[in-house]
Amino acid sequence: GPAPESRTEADAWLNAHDFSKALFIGGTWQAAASGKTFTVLEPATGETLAEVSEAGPEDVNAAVRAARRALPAWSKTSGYERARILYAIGRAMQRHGRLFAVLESIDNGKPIRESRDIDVPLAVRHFIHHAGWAQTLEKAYPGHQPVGVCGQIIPWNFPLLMLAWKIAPALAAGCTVVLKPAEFTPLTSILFAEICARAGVPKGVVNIVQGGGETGAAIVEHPDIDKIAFTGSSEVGKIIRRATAGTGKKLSLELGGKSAFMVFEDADLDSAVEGLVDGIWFNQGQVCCAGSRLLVQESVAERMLAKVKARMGHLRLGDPLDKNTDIGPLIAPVQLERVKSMVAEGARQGAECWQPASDLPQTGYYHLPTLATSVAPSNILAQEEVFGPVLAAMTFRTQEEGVALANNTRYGLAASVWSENISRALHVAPQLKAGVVWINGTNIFDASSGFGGYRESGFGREGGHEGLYEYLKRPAGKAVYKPAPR
Ligand code: TXE
Repeated sequence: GPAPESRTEADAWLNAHDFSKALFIGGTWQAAASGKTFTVLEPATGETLAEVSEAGPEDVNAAVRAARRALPAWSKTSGYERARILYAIGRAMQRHGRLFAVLESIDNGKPIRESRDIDVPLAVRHFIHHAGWAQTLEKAYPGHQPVGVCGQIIPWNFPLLMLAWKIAPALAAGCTVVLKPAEFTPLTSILFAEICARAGVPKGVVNIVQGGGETGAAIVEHPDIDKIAFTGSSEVGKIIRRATAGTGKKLSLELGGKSAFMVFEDADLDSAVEGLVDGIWFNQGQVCCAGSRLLVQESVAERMLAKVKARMGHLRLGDPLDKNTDIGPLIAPVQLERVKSMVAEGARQGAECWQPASDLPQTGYYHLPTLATSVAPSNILAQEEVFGPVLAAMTFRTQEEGVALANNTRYGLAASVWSENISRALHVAPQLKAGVVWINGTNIFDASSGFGGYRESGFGREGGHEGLYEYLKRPAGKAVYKPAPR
């Protein structure tokens, strides 16, 4: 195959940095007050990438103070000026797109095709889209105020994109932020902070602190934060909901999922198989809205599963920087162990687990794509989010049975329906308890449409006018929420 994407530029960037001063607070680079650091590993090799400063409560406090100090001026900055800065960020990200993509693939393990064609362009679009909102805010939401200082905590599966989903609407609305990336993937947030400084973001408007759960908890518990936005596991989401209950903090949560991928007997099976590759093997299945439950109508189940297996045999595992790679390593040993033990438990509970015959790379946290069949509705693989390349297949006879099976989960993030009978698809879609339903497609994202869940997948939306509204306060005396004209 072609040579892997060159990592010369990324290596030079890594070598030029002292990550023991990686806290971006009030526009300056700082070490942790405690002097502590944590180690970041490269998922494809297991080698150390960086020793990064770990923010403690004192550093979080300094970041919140910086954000508070910057708020009055930033919230009064004209929409035009905020838009100019958001455009400048978007353009600078585009200019450094290749470096962002390579760093993201090195840090996270995702195939370069994905970081290059999906993560980076979607992140750029989020800033460009919200530049538009900054300019029209006054007309769309007259008299509205920014919520204030926002604490934002994001996961490792889409480090740059989740950063964009958090920071772009906050800045458009006139808020200031303290953002914490996941401890596995700090790199692109550091490059992003450098770009902010050059794009003219005033000091203290964007603060980025590094660290894990303890740093996150210090943000959640800080008394001078007005809103918390969190994307991550349902477990931590519950902790945060409890910790913010009884405080004045506004909260939005984007949590786990167990999304249904429904294939009816009148579906185009070949398209459905391709959709499924994207649905469950994109980013190694480490996607909150992954179509991890294949629900297929009994009459076509055998044909569909044969096609799925054949396609799985062609998925290429390997170096994330190789443009031919479909499946990279999982994020970390802890996730690999978690996925393996869930597959073993699923098998113990009666599922048949199948993997294509394929060699694993010599190093790295790789897991083969896995298909589980004979999965009972109560099986762990049907109920729990695996967050790995593991698909649980189940069958249904009638449409009603299919809908009931799809809704048999405590989650409610996404679903996808495959049928060439569009009336059937449109009839089924609203019966699915999911924040997003795709028809004859999957993983379709746009900065202008709200994404988010129901039930234990969380609440609040990101993207579009709904997402923007999470960062606004309506003026006193106006009692109704009036969505902006679209
Ligand atoms: O997530 P965590 P983990 C799911 C997925 C995965 C599992 C575990 O099923 O297998 O979670 O992953 C920060 N207060 N998802 O443990 O811990 C943490 O530092 C405040 C689904 O990595 O939820 C990171 O920045 N913050 C998911 C962020 O929370 C805390 C994405 C997410 O990490 C904290 C990731 C605390 N007490 C995992 N503890 C999705 N829905 O996209 C941790 N954090």
